[in-house]
Amino acid sequence: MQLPEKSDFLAGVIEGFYGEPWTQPERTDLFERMVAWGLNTYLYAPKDDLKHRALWREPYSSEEVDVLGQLVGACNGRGIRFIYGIGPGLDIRYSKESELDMLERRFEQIMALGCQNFALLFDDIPDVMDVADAQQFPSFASAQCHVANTLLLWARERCTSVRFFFCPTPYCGRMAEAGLGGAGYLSTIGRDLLPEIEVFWTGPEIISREITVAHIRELQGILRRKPLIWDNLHANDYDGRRFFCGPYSGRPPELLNMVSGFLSNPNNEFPLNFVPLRTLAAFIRCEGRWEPREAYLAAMKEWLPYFATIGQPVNEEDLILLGDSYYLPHQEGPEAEKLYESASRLLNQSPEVLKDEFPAFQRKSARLRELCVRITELRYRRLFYALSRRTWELREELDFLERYLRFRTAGAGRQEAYVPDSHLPGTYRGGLVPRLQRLLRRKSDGTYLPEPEPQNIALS
Ligand code: GDL
Repeated sequence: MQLPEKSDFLAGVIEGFYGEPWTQPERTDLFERMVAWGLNTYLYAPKDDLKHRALWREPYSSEEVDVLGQLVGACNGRGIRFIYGIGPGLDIRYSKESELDMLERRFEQIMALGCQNFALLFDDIPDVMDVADAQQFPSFASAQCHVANTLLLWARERCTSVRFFFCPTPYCGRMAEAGLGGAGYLSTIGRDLLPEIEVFWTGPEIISREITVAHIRELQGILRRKPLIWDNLHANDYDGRRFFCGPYSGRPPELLNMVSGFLSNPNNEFPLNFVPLRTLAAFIRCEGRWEPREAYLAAMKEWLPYFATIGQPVNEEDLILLGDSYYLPHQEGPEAEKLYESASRLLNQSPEVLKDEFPAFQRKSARLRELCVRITELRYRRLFYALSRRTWELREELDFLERYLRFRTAGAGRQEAYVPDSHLPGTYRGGLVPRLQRLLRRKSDGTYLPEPEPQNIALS
């Protein structure tokens, strides 16, 4: 399946998160889906693959070459553009010839496998140069341009159709505003980076709720080219409690003409990416009108067969309730939001009102809780394993809340301490992370304040 109009528009997936990389069977599965859905690009850039960043100078072993060769072959065979990414920025010496040689050796290994697309990724690195680099280059940006331009020219001598990609150190609006990479970093990239090198950008934020036309128009002017969107909307590597299976959203279709592509860097857990990638693929093809919720509901119907169980089936309504509970980073889905709002309202009610209103909440909560139990029976075990830690926690919290509200329904006041009977003291909601979290209280406007009185917060 070809993308409409321009076949060089990039639409696809970045394996670019922190954490355990996907397995080869998962990647093959991904490529199959991409072809079926019309996504045409895969960027190999797993942050925690040692040779991608920390050991970028070391050549691949023959086993590793085999694995990468399978990936390149699998993509080439399906008409998917395979981009090989490397992140040398943790410790590269920009002025040293030998460092460029190392990168060339690595690219040679990959080129020999049939890959023609290379990405130099300078995200999440120290933005200071050592003395020798600072003497040779007027700025950090010009040092990076030197490396990228030299490599492109080198690669082009070996393969005329090579395509090059670059991730700047400030790769979102907030970082650029904060001056990451030094004054004028992006303007230098715009001016000095060879115009055929594509530049990644994540939007106004690392995780951008919205990417507007005005934002991209301004950026285009600075970069002097169309940016390539590295989209972290569905990434979950920064918060282990969450995953995101809401629709691709917050990007107006007008952007399709203003960027050179959209690549999604999604959830770590491969099986959880069905809806994110399905809706991205639909977005790429939308003609002027994009309704995220509609796209989500359509994608949920397609995802449902993966939820076959050995017992009681999961139906569409159940799946939507689950998906709404893990929707998007800045937004719950409507069903989950309703559940939250009714719980939060009930906590402030008198026992009389609670008696009337608790049953409706309890029914919905129990439905979600029971669903969390039912998915333990999924036939697709990788999907269950991907869900299990989060759904276990969700089930426990719903149960806890229901028990507490029952206690209040029986006449207890808001100030009355609740002694739970469901968890052994010290075994639930405890540990260092929540203790640290409780030291700084988050206010409703998203800012933080220390706890009113410094106190030693107990372990449990
Ligand atoms: C980042 C990293 C990315 C990570 C994501 C979400 C870019 C360019 N780099 O900063 O590897 O998965 O945030 O945590 O986005």
